[in-house]
Amino acid sequence: MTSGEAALIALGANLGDPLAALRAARTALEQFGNVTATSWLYRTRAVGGPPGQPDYLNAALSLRTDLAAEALMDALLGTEQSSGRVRLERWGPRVLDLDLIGYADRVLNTPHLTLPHPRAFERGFVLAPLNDIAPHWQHPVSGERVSAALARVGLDGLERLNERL
Ligand code: PH2
Ligand code: MG
Ligand code: MG
Repeated sequence: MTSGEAALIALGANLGDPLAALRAARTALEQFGNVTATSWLYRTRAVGGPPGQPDYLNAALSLRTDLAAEALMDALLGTEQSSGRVRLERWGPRVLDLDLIGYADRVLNTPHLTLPHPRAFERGFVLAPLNDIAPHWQHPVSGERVSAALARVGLDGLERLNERL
């Protein structure tokens, strides 16, 4: 059994087979703790990056883990690499993106890891799935809840699918 801390992880993909990549990532993350909640799947318009990118598939899950935040971040990067991700340009299309959005109420600013994720509370494609699994989670600096941030940012460019991660 895992005691551990609650980590909130956002998943995204817009190349190859995004659904297969997100499902495989979910299974891979079971190595690092217990998946305690999974969101709906969302088809979302690409934000930033080069024009003409395919839509993304986005989702989120909650992981209870004994790994420290930095070790979990390394585990996420390793999982991205095993999925065949190649980093070419910032915000370019990708076969799998795993972002550590929050780790309990930890606030951290190191060269390798910023917690909470610096753009999470401004992005509908993160907030909509996060709202499925942790609507009452509060940003540890601003105090804003996920549900309030989603109401502020809105649902533009997001389509909720009839299927969960
Ligand atoms: N991720 C990005 C940049 N833009 N757009 C959508 N819709 N979904 C994403 O996951 C996403 C993005 C950088 O990680
Ligand atoms: Mg990302
Ligand atoms: Mg990322």
